Parts: sequence; C-alpha cells; structure tokens
Amino acid sequence: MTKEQFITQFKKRLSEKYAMGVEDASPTELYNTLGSLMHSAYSSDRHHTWRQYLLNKQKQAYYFSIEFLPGKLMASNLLNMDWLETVEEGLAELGIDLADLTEVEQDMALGNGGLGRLASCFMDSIASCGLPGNGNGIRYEYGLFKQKFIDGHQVELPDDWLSTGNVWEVRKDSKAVDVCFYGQVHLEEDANGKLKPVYKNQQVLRAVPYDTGMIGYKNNIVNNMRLWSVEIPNSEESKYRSLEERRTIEDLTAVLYPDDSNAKGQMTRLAQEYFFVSAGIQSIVRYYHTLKEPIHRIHEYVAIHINDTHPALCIPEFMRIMLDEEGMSWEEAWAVTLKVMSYTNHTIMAEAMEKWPIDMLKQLLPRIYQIIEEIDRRFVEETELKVHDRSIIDRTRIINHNQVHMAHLAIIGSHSINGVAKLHSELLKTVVLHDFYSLYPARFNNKTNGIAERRWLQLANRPLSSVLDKTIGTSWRDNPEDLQQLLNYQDDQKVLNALAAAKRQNKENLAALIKKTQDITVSPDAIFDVQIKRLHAYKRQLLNLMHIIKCYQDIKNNPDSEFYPRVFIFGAKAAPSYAYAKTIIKCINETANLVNNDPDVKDRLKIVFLENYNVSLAEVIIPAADVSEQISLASKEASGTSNMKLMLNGAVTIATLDGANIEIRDAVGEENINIFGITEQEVYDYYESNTYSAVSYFEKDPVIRRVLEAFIDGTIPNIQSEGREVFDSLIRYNDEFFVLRDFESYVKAQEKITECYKDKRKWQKISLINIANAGVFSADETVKRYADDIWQIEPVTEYSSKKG
Ligand code: F58
Repeated sequence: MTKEQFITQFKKRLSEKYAMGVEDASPTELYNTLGSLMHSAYSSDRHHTWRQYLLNKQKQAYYFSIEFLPGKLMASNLLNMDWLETVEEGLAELGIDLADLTEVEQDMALGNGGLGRLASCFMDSIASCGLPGNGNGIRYEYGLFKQKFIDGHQVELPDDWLSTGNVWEVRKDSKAVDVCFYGQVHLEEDANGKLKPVYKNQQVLRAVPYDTGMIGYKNNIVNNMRLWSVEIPNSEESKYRSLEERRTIEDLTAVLYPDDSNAKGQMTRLAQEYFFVSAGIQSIVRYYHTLKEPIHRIHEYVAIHINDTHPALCIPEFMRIMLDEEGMSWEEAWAVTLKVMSYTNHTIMAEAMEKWPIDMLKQLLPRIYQIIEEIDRRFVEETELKVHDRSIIDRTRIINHNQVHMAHLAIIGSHSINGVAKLHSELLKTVVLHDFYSLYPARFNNKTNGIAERRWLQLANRPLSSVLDKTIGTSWRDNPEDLQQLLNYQDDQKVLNALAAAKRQNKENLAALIKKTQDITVSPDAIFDVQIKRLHAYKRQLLNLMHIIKCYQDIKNNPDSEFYPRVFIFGAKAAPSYAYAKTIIKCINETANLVNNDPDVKDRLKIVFLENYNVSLAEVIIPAADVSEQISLASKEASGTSNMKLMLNGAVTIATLDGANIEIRDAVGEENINIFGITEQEVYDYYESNTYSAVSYFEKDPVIRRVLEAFIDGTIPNIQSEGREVFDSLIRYNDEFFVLRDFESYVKAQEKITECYKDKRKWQKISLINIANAGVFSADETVKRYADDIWQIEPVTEYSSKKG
C-alpha cells in the first residue's frame, strides 16, 4: 500500500463511518477509522491463514490462559502488518500525529502481571514465527483495576476498558457453545452397555467467543486469540427474571480475579476456570470433527497448553468429552489426553499453589469431580506398584485433605511440565515437585521465558532503534540475535555517544511524563533507577526503600557531602486484598513526600512512584532506565521478564541470583551486571538449619538499625501503623525474605553502580554489552522451543500456502 492509497482509503472510511472529514473528526473517531481500516485489511489474511491450517490439516496449539495482557494493539499491529511508516507519513500529511490516535486506545489489561504479559508476548511470537497457535481465555468486562494513590494509599478503580468499544475483536455468535454447571449426575448403561451420564437440574450458560487477530510480523499470518464471554441462553431466559439474577450470571466474566476472600468470590473464580476451559475444548473438538479424522488421533492435530494451574480443568474436561461424547474407553481417552496436554508452572510460592475444596468442586461440577476422582484413584493404584515409600502417594495424589490439588492434576495429566527459567526448572525437579520428578522424570523440562522484542525495542524505543539501524543495519529487527553485532562497537566513542544520546532523549521523555502526571521535577542528568513489577514481599521493594532511606539519612547527616543524583522510580500494583503489599506502597509514597520536599536534599534524591503501572506506562519507563532492579530473594522469582526488557533497552542490572537473572549474567558476563545477595542454596540452608536471626542484624549493624528506626520514630511522617507493621515483619516475625541479610551487600552493589556511572565511558560500554546480548531473550526463540519440544507443531510452509 502506498501512502497515497492509504490517504484515499482513510478518508473514504472516515466519511463512510462518520460522514466527516479529517478536520472535524476527534482523535477517537480517527482512531476508530484507522482501526477499522486495518481490521478489514488483515481479515483476509486471517481467513487465508485459517484456510491453510484447515486444508493442510495442520496440527495446532491452543494456549489456555486465564490472563492475557496485550496492552495497546494499534502500533504493534501496524508494525506487524508493515504499515507503520506508510500510515505515519500518510497521517502526517493529513495533519494527524499517529501518537495522538494511539493515546486514545485503552490498554487491554486482562491480566495481573508477568504471567498474562508472557501469554501475550507468546501470541505475538507464535504468529510471527508462522506457527499455528491460538490463545484461549476470558473476555473480562473489566480489566485489572486502575490504581490511584489517595494520601499515599492505593485505591482501586474499575477498568471499564470496553466503554469506548474495541475495534480489534469480532463477536462470533455462530461459534457459541453451552457450558453447564451444578445439578446432579448419575451414570446409566446405554443400549450398548456403556455407562453414560444422566444430568438433572443443570444450569446451562452460553459462552460467546470474541476473536482477536494475532498478526505475525510481516509474514501475512494472522492467528486467533479467542476470548469467551458469558450470556444467558435464549432457552433459559425465563429462569432469570430479576436484574439481580441476571447479574449473578453476567458476573461470571465481569472481572479479572474476583475477590476470593469469601465463598461467593471463590465459586466465581472456579466457575471462570471451567467456563473458558469447557468452551475452548468444545470448540476445538468441534473444529477437529470438520477434519474428518478419527477421534483417537486427535493428539496428532491438537496440542493444548495449560498456562499455570488455572486451566488445569482442561484435563478432566477433555476426558469428559472423550468418554461421554466420543464414546472412548477410559484407557483410550487417558492415552490421548496425556498426549494432548502440557503444563507450565510459573511459581514456587506455596501459597500460589491452587487448591479447591472438594465440596465446592462437587457442587459446581459434579461430572468433572467424578472424573477427577477416577484419575486420582487410578493414579494411586498405578503409583502403589511403582514405589516402596507410600508417603509419596500422600504427597502427590490429586485429592487429599478434602482438597483438589490443581498442580497435581496438571502434572499427572500432562506429558510435559516446564519451568520458566533454568534455576526455576531445576528447583521444580529437586525441591518443589521432587516427588513428581521421581515418578515422571522425562516429563520435566525448562523453557526460559522470552519477550516480544518488537514491542519492547522497535516500538517502545525509537531513538535506540534508529541508532541500531545506523550502526549495525536493520537485520536485528527480524533477527534479534543480530544485536550481537553491536559488540564490535563497544570501544567506538561515536556509537557510545549516540547510544547515550538516545537514552537521554528517553529520559527527557519520561521526565516530562513524571512532571505531567505527578508534578515532580526530575533531572535527566540523574541516574534513573527503576523497579517495575507487582508489589510483593518476595520481590523486596522494601530492600530498595531501605537503601533509599539510607541515602537520605547520609545526606541529612552530611548535607554538603558529594552524592551522585538518583531518581528512584517505582511502578507496582498490589493485589487488592494483599494488606502488607499496600503497606509498602504507603511507606514508599510517604518517604517520597518527605525526601522530594526536603530542601537539604537539593534534588540529589528523588522518589517517583508512578500511578497505575501497566503495559503502556512500561513502554515509556523501560527505555529511560539506567538501572534495572531485580532484587527478589534468590529462589523466589520464577523467571522475571522486566529484567529482559530493561536489559534490551540498555539498563544495567542490579540483581540477586534468581530466575532469569542468572541467564542474563551468563549472557553479559559477571563484570557487566551487579550481582549481590545470598544464593538459593544459602536460602535453603537457612530453612534447614533454622538459624536466621533478623534481630541480630538489627543489633549489630548500626546502618540497619538507623534505617529501621526511621519507620517507627516519626522520621517518615504519616506511617505510624504502616511503619510499625514493616518493622514488626522484619524484627518480630524474623524477616521472611531475608531483607536484612542481603542489605549490606545490596548497598555495596549500589555504591559500585554509582562509581561506575560516574565513569561515563565505562557505563556506556556496559550498557551496550547488555543491549547486544539481549537477543537470546526473544520470545520468538522461546516459542520455537515450545513448538519443537512440547507441542510438535510446525510453521506453515511455502508449498502449503500455495495449496491454500
Ligand atoms: C509470574 N507469575 C512469575 N503470576 O512471578 C514471574 O517470575 C514469571 O516471569 C512470570 O510469571 C512469567 O512466567 C505471575 O505473574 C500471576 O500473576 C498470578 C496470576 C493468577 C493470580 C495470582 C498471580
């Protein structure tokens, strides 16, 4: 498409849609016009891709995830369609800035954090690698809450993201399916002597799919992300007369992660899990039948991926359909289920290991519960023959202590179980899932996470991208590993200066945003030190805050001493019911108030906690970062992915040996990363010996003592109860995440960073080395490994595309 063609089509579409000319249209109208034009253009590719898969009977993967976090889609769709430059220039000619239009788009935030964002990075990469893979999830009416700070406290507001419409989705009424809940079930013999379930009093709900095209990077492949929304079926209308009754049904897909502190919320969450699983699997099986292949070969055409345990009901639901609807025997059904299913674990935190009370599952999903019981019974029977030590059965069976263990179900019913970074996958085998590893060693494997480098570099960081183009050519845009060529310029002062100038521009951009949104003035000359991730005790934002307080106290004690200016930037949401995380937010905000307004500090220290951290904000923060904070307690962060995004944008990492930080160290070399803190082995040794004493650090280290006292002696105002809570968590409850143990080495690593930053040339070189080595973390490479080792799917070939 030429620029002229674009302009003509754009004006025509605007006139058709709104009966308007460019001069009269609002940014929203212009945005919708462009979106609709793009949608029409890629729809034929979507159709063509689908036809190819169908005609080739290609094996397809289905990524089941209760969360997807794509952020905004317009710019990345334009990039992948290869329209970006043409559209930008065409719009400019019409006096329109594309950035003003993308501003209008609401973030699609149907996820909490890393897990949901990973699912979306994978969607982009699967399509970009030409792989036949689809997403399956929930179309939440409200996305992740919008975060506001009121008096330093987090307040959650609803994210009504659909209120302005969604140009990317297509409602597919004809593909709706029924999903059934509650009621009673018993088995009866049919005419052929097979046992069949007979249901009474079921609640039937309608699952309506909304499809969003997942556009591959310049390859004309458009895959599908199918999100399900609940409705009351016509046949059931009469049952729900009052508004309230209708609302309880609609609640099913209303919010992401309903408050599960009460039974009603828990039931909604469990119903959500079954809803998208059942709808997704029914639609896969329906599609499979159009291929006219025998049902017992379904694993040759279908791979289902269980992203964390939330979709683990895929296993009994698939069994149900194979048994009750396809008439398979248990043995046949189990054999195909195992071949179809695979599972990724994203955490070792015990409290995140999902379990459901038996009574709840039985009540909501009586047939599914029967099937889980039988899977469990057979597992026990089979395992008894294999092991000497019976206690292993107690620890691994699905149903135990009145609860259904979803991770156990996912492991027992999948042929592949993977962790998300080398260390994490090792810990799964040796510690967390050791019993399962001893039963099924061949199922365990690692797939280190990756990121959509197109979004996080090409789109988010235009200044850096253009320096890269001028220095090493443009091949890195297709093949991120070509960033390695930058290593040839590590001593080239001209290139280093150009990289520094790009960073400067990004910092000015972020400084402007900080001024606009928080009314805080920060200088781009300062070190921009960034910690962006969910607020969680194990991620240790508190360690960061303690170091900041130490810096503040040093300045106060010695106001004329030299202190290299730093801006500490935070972005983080706390789960609404996670009180301690909210406490930390309050403490950071109050410290910010104190420090930012203290005339003694003279702008040498600034603390900025940006409200409502989300994908779009990340796209502004990450390119501007000098320092990347990856400071979780070793062993706790499964992988992390902001660590990869920040490295790709030239930030220098300060990190513990946790998650993918270890692989980042291996990629850049020890001297180009700042490692501190105890190792995962030391953490486990402490657990075993029970010898950690936080109070002894408080007693023997005057710096720690002084910092902690600031939480309770009024130094930081307005945190009377919060400060005490933090103090107690460390001293009274013995500091679960070893913050005090790692404090000294963290401070030293920070001092090293400051010294290094002062040596501009050295810093720039380290930054360059980080950018150059970030290509290995491209999600394209990660999904190829999933495709080869787990899903056994292949890209569309030239030959078959001609056939299609
Ligand atoms: C994250 N998990 C891991 N969970 O913490 C992170 O280390 C990893 O890089 C990332 O997954 C991708 O593998 C995560 O984000 C959640 O958000 C849960 C979703 C369901 C509710 C509880 C949190």
